Amino acid sequence: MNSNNQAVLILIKPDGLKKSLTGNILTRLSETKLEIVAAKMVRVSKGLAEEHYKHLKEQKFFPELVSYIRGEMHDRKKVMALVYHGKDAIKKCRDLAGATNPEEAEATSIRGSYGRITTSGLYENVIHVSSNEEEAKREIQLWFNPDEIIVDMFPVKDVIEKEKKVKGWA
Ligand code: IDP
Ligand code: MG
Repeated sequence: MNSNNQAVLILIKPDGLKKSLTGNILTRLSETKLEIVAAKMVRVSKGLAEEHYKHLKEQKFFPELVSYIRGEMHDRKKVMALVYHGKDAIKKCRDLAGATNPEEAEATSIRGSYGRITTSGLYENVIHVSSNEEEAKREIQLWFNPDEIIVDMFPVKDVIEKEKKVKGWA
């Protein structure tokens, strides 16, 4: 990767999907002129959710956070996962997203515009954005396989897969 070229994981969380904000959020992110290098819809397993948020394991809101990202509170059991790539990608996307607490986020930011705090105190803030390069690498490698990303951003190795059953078109 170029010195200040960065990759960042973006998740449109289940509340963002339920509020039909996908187009709106992608339009806002397009202001950054960054390149989308991967995108998919994901059904989030408990294991993936817990691994993604493992830095918050000790927080009392952790079980609710896992349930939130899995869509159990919004009847939308999926998230949209994307990787944006380009100059200063992390800061550009974090700035557009706004502060973690939607009530503290700038009113014009994505979280300030569309987030809320639930009665139990969880921040439903519509979008996830990796917060530094180390976290971005960990998260992108957690959510995507190398062949799902259209540019080479991290070292890869050849892996021999054991015979595995996958779905094919009937
Ligand atoms: P970030 O999403 O801005 O990077 P993190 O500290 O990584 O913030 O927290 C992950 C997610 O956990 C937040 O986006 C939010 O949904 C939730 N969260 C974080 N801190 C709190 C809190 O103090 N109260 C309630 N929810 C929180
Ligand atoms: Mg974070």
